[in-house]
Amino acid sequence: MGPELIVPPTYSPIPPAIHPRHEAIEIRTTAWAERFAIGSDELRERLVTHGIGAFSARILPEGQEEVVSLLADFVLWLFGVDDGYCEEGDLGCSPGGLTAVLHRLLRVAQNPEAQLLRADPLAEGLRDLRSRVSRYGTEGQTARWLDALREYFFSVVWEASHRSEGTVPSLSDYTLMRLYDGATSVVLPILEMGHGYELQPYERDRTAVRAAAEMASFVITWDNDIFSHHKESRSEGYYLNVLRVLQHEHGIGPDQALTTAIAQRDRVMTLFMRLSAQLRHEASPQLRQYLNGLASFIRGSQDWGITSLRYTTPDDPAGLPTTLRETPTDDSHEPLDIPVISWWWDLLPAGDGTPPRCGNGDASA
Ligand code: 3E9
Ligand code: MG
Ligand code: MG
Ligand code: MG
Ligand code: MG
Ligand code: MG
Repeated sequence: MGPELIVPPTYSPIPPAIHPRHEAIEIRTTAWAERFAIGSDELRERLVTHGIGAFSARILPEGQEEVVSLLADFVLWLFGVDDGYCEEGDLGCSPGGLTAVLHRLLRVAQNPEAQLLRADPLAEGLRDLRSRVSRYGTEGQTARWLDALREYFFSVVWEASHRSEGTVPSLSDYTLMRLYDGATSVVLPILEMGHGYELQPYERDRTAVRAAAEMASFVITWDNDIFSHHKESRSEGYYLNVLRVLQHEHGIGPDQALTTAIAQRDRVMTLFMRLSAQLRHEASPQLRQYLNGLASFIRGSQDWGITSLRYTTPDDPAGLPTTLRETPTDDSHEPLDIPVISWWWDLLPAGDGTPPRCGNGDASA
């Protein structure tokens, strides 16, 4: 049986890059997974073949090596939770049971010295991650990381309620859930730590800056849904993915859902580039670094998504592209008709994207 869908090259205006130490980072992450025995033996054997070290090396191509390693170990740990607990385990069908387990893990992250879950591999791995987050981050960044972990956990409980009922959320609800359940927001504080700077709250919490981060999460998770659809749709049991949501919402087939999802991510990608360019005009050096970090996160996820064995699955090959393209399939500046995010487009002046003749254009990225 061939792949159900052939995914065409997707749009990327961001150049590729990878940290030169990616091979060493890969080896260390495999050793870390073994040391803490993350996931079942079977899950761990799979995870260490997925190039998670290289993924992190693409997200932080110029980052401090120790923080790239921290990110890689953390992403592997997140898959220990997301695959091991949510998608492949019984807890994923039990929102209440999952809530209790995740709350205890949060307590471990917040107070590693607390005497709970002392023999639990995911908890011990999390203690190690927390100590490294504190070492490379400030108090404020550590608190951000904990809050983001909480919002990720909250969203996977929502996902578990759909899984337990076998229901498919509306596109707007799915979009809201997906801003968090791809764990993208938990990576954001590590983008700062990787380059040894701290974005100040007055900039980070500006609506437009928060929106830029959400746009990055949207593109990264839509891309993941597009590239992981083959893996997910062939897995046993329930799966939630934007292609499934679009088919359900609009009564369309998989090919049309794929075209629609690509157009949506292209529209948001275009908006992200325009908004980033506008924000740079009055940005601090830290905000400029942060915007670059978001861009690397998007591009790194794209490059990893089309090459990782996690998604290419050579034994049952997915129809993934081997290249990207330079132009969007949909270059409209109109808002997407998704209530939870359509306000993003209000952050920029309407128009055809041609910079005004005098000043305030968004052409100087
Ligand atoms: C992603 O969604 C689940 C996250 C917990 C994976 C950990 C990765 C990151 C924090 C970086 C963001 C990258 C992404 C979204 C790939 P999903 O659909 O369960 O991932 P899957 O790999 O199973 O398709
Ligand atoms: Mg998931
Ligand atoms: Mg998954
Ligand atoms: Mg510190
Ligand atoms: Mg938010
Ligand atoms: Mg996926």
